[in-house]
Amino acid sequence: MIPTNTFTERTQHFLDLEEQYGAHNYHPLPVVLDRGKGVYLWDVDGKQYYDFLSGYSAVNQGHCHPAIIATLIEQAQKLTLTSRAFHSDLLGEYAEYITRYFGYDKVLPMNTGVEAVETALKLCRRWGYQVKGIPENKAKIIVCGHNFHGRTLNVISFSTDPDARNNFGPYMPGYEIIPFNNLNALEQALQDKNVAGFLVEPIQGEAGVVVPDEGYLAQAYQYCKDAHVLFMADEIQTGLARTGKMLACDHENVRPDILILGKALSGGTLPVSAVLADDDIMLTIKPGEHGSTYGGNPLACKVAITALEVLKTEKMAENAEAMGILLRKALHDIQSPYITTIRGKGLLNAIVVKHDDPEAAWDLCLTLKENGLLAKPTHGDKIRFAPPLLINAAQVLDCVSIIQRSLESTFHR
Ligand code: IF1
Repeated sequence: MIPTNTFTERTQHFLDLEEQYGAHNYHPLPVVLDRGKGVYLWDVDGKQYYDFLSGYSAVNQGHCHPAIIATLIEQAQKLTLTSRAFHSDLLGEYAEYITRYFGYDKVLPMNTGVEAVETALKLCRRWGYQVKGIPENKAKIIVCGHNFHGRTLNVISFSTDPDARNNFGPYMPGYEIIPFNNLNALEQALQDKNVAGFLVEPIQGEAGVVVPDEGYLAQAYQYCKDAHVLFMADEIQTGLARTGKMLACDHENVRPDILILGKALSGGTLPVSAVLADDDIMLTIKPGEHGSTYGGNPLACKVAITALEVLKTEKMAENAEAMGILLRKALHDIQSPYITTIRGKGLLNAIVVKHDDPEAAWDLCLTLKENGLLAKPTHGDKIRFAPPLLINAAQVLDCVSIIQRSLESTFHR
């Protein structure tokens, strides 16, 4: 049965407050959460849920990971922000840690994901002029259709999603949009000598977890090399063990020229993002030419070190790989006529719901919620299944049985 929209007084109170005083730029599932631990969330009425969104992959390490929270509390009591006008004892330590972790010369720390994307794009243009020798104001960056890289005016300038873009113009020039997972289109676009870079999500998240053909990333990288163009990977969502490797690019042994990270870099505690590159790229930006008040703050640095540490010590990439295989297999075994596609890598997965009712995916998510599992539909008919990476086999199977029951009670009536 599709749940009716009646809530406890307590829940309704919080829904009303947001509705009245918050901008209406989101349409959340009607659940009000006040606690999280590992793979679980609790609502204000005490009901427990599996989290199948993980804060859009910001909570890979699980909610309130004890080591990350301990670091957060400890550092918060000591020093939180110096600004980059002064040094801190942690920026250098963090920079050494993260550059060794991913194998790059340098890191540029920012806060939100889109700021890191902006940073990468600025670096790319700068490199294009200073190193590649592109004539002034002619630099071009290639991006893919159905991309999602954030919400700034520059980044939405090359979005193909009308909701993200319409009536926010005028738009930033200098981008060429080609189809994702299309090597011919890339080869064609790279003919232009003024191309400085290619920006790509290794798996397109917002588009509904679109996994490109095997070999796409490796060949795209090679085409970029041949054209003396920077290959920039937005691993904000796909990185940090989510897809079963530390980076999604690792599946094809591709080392991006510019690597963009965010989300789980703080394990869901505060906005921490980063851009990694080697000296020939990173040193094209000089003092005063880019920055951020909070970027590289000591609290973020210390938390990020621990967040990265636990990914390795708790073997989260390996677990994501194994649990992803189990999840997709168990979903296939349901053989539901209402699921047309099950796709993904590691624990970044989506199903496509098939039903005449355009609200079917939303209704299914409401039933899932009633049955104790939180997931969010995207683009009408797709539902993302992306639990925290420490989920175990028994929990995966429990979740699949919730999904099976929910499919039956939502549609088989
Ligand atoms: C929202 C999507 C996910 C991202 C990639 C940059 C950013 C994101 C590959 C910007 C952010 C988010 C933001 C979130 C919804 C979410 C999302 F469905 F919209 F596409 F995860 F899949 N690059 N993704 O996925 O990072 O500035 O937000 O820190 O509510 O908009 P940010």
